[in-house]
Amino acid sequence: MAIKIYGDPGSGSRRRVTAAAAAMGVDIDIVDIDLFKGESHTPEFLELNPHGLSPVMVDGDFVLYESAAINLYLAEKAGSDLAGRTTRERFEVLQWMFWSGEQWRVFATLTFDEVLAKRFMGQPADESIVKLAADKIRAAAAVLDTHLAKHDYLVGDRLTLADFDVAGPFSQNERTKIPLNEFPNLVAWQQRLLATVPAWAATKREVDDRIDGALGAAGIKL
Ligand SMILES: N[C@@H](CCC(=O)N[C@@H](CS)C(=O)NCC(=O)O)C(=O)O
Repeated sequence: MAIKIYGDPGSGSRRRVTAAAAAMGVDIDIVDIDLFKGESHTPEFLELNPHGLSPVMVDGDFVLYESAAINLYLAEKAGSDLAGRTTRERFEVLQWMFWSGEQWRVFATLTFDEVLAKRFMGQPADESIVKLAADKIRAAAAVLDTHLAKHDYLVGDRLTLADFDVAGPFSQNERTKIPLNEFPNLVAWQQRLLATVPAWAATKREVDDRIDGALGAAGIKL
């Protein structure tokens, strides 16, 4: 039985997993859930992830949440070298994945919640939170941009799981307007991923269709 991944097609976190699974050649069944209808907060879903967040992976009787952990599990299961070929590479991949969760993507999510999620709820964004997140993103992006000036990919100059994790905030930045486009090497790296990783391009279209469609249906113009 194929591994199941539960998530909404508009989710940048689901995208990190479905794109990485495709790049690693891992067979998955995607189970769509509708976050706009609160389907990650049903009693059945909360059994899988009590935080009410997606994606969630179910492999037989093993349930796992957190996209980065799911990707590492899939890589181990598939024997994929996207988790790194050597000890040094593996720890560099982990370094960027931890960095992404703690210092990077969290501020993109905060901006999404203020600028988009609240808009769907008819509430104004808290501009002090938007500014705090933008300042944090700019500070981290400056370091990332310097790294990417010398490297085509984050680790070992080839695609790894670190790229999927760190590229996650690009999923919504055309709508949330987080300040990624100020950093030319970041933009070039993102274009490189879209051009060389078919699943990264396909899942961008999926996210854009889903969120732009929901914005249009709600009559929201950004
Ligand atoms: N750190 C988590 C983040 C998961 C997350 O924020 N998921 C969002 C979609 S991108 C979600 O399910 N939100 C539903 C909600 O907040 O109710 C991961 O990497 O999987």
